Amino acid sequence: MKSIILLAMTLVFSSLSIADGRNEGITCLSDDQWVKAEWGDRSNANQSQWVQATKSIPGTPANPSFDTGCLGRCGEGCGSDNGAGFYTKDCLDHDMCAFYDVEFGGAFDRDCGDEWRQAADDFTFGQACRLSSN
Ligand SMILES: [Ca+2]
Ligand SMILES: [Ca+2]
Repeated sequence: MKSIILLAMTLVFSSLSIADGRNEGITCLSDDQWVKAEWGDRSNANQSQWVQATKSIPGTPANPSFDTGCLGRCGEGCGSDNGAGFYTKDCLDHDMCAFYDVEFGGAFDRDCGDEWRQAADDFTFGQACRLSSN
């Protein structure tokens, strides 16, 4: 019985993530690289946008406290190390999701929680994707 519940939960969680940008493992980005960001919003509609990693996100974020610098860096904005850090695809997808998100809720955010969780491995194990500050 336990295994059936576990299987059902796995199916529910995996189907929830289908409409969203997927977890792309830990995919490193390079300086100024053009990338098609992919994420799902609150209604789970697929969104995508071509953006340039390590740059600032053009335009005005939905939440004025959102730091638009250093796009694709795992962690908030350019951080205390002034732009150095891990730059990955899943962190970039989360940055773009958060850009359009009025409220931030980390792993449990209604809009960007799944993107946050997909970027957690990048944040933790992404040492190979480290770029120096520009
Ligand atoms: Ca990932
Ligand atoms: Ca989402």
